[in-house]
Amino acid sequence: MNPASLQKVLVADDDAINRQVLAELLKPEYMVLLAKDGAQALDRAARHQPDLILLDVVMPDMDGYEVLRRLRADPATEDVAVIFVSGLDRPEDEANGLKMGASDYISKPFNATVVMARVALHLQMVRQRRMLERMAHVDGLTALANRRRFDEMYEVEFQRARRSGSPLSLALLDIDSFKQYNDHYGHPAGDRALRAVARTADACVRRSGDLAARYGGEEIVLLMPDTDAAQARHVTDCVREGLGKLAIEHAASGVAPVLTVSIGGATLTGEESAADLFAAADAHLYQAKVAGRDRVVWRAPT
Ligand code: GH3
Ligand code: MG
Ligand code: MG
Repeated sequence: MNPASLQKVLVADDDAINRQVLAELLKPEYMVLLAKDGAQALDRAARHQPDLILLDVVMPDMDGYEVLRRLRADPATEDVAVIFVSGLDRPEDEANGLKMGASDYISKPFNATVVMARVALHLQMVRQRRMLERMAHVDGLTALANRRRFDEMYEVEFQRARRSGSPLSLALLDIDSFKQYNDHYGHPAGDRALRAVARTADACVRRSGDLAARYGGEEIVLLMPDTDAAQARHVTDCVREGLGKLAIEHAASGVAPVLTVSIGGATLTGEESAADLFAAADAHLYQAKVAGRDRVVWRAPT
């Protein structure tokens, strides 16, 4: 397997022999990181983002419970799966560890086969959880980000733009005469056309932090942080040109013989709220529709 795709396991134990035994055991299947005390465990966890931590409970300076508490308090590590590995084997110790948010509790001396089986199980759950998280943010038809993802990212990027004073641009794109397209070519063809528009839009937002999301029906929203109106116009021109090149026939359009889109855009300038900025983009989309469709309207004088 490609090392980049190996899951990462951090072993935190003050005892060198224990670290070594666990490392030897895990190395053939995982990428193993080691920490000899709590401070190092926190540092490595934040820096390397392991998928799972095998955490010794009894360590000098900072015990495993405290390490776990701090992991959960740091947004960078709050979700990491932790298995306590401990010489404390009373039921209360185990119950306490699980109550604190550990995924599992292994008593020392441990059995190698059991450790490996539990590690594999928890890593599988980590993979499944990540997959569900990803799916919860993706639109099933177009594979663009979905509305929920857009709402989250818009909030984050809007606040960031407010703090930093950097420009934030928003473009709302709506397919022209799409009802007629469905009526004329059928709903499955409509779905394919919508996917093609989505791919075209996605290919044009290439900067990190940019997001193309399906806002609803046949509407796509482009969120472009650190992008002023002129730069954003390049992106919307890219979408219109890309779609022009695809030249998807639309004999029932009334706008053009091919599928076209109307786009309304707005760039954060002053004191407007996130809702105001969105409303401005929406108003501009409406203006683009009224003015004949197949065009971009961006901060047109009102
Ligand atoms: P306009 O030029 O004003 O935008 O007209 P329009 O026909 O595109 O707009 P309208 O809002 O009247 O109709 C939108 C259509 O988009 C109707 C709906 O069936 C279609 N649509 C929305 N989502 C999907 C989808 O997921 N797949 C398909 N095939 N069609 C969809
Ligand atoms: Mg439409
Ligand atoms: Mg619409």
